[in-house]
Amino acid sequence: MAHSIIDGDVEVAGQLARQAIEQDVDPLEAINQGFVVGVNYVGEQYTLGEMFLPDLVLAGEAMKAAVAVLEPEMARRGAERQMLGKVVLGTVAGDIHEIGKTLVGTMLASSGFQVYDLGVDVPIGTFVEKARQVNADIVGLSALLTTTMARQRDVIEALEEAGLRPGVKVMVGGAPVTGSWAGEIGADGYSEDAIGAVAVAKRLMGGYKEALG
Ligand code: B1M
Repeated sequence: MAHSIIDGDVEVAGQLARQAIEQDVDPLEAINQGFVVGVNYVGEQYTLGEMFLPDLVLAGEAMKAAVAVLEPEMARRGAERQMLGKVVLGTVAGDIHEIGKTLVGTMLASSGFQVYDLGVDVPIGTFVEKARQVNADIVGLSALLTTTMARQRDVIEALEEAGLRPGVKVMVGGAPVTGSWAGEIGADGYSEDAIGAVAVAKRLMGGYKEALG
């Protein structure tokens, strides 16, 4: 699985994902212990100057192909749960990384949350409008770039200005995001992965503040 991502092979990645389902492998395990290993390797090699932007693009495409096959299975496994709360989710403005955000959305949805996925490169105001429109319980903000993390703070400030805080809780995540950053910008919750995001969202719905870090 990791090799299919490193090779940027969309077809093989999709095939292996289908095979995983046929063999009853847990879809999230296939993602985390298989495909993500490859995408992390590509990221490291890119940092070292051993791989280049086209490799990053191809790895992203292969990763998307695998996740697209596995997502319905993840959703099916969690389908019978009740509605726990409404989450407006997106990747912040200036940032087009979608894979981790989509995984978080799938896990939340399959755990019983109603998820409004706004996609990537989402303007600050769109988070605020959607949160108001659907009467959101949680706004989830993903950022994968050190340069776009600051937009998470901007969204929190905009929610405050719109009078929606503290009623609407904010959860942040993404590779460069840490618990201390979350605390610094006044977020209510932080998780480093999709499984943790579900636990944090449940705690936020329970009314207590997630320990940041
Ligand atoms: Co980009 N990229 N990329 N990239 N890319 C990174 C993030 C980078 C670390 C690579 C590197 O240099 N080693 C680096 C960022 C450096 C930094 O700022 N610290 C980087 C760069 C520099 C860039 C460009 C600037 C490159 C360029 O153009 N010169 C450019 C930026 C474009 C933009 O956004 N404006 C760019 C572009 C791209 C592609 C489009 C080619 C592609 C994305 C394809 C797509 O999403 N459709 C891409 C990819 C694939 C990556 C890496 C290799 C993999 C990201 C990924 O999908 N990971 C990445 C290196 C890396 O992270 N290893 C890299 C798998 C995914 C499952 O994990 O997204 O971390 P992740 O999500 C996790 C957790 O973070 C967490 O849970 C998820 C599931 O476990 N999480 C949350 C995420 N959101 C959360 C929200 C939550 C809670 C948890 O609550 C709301």
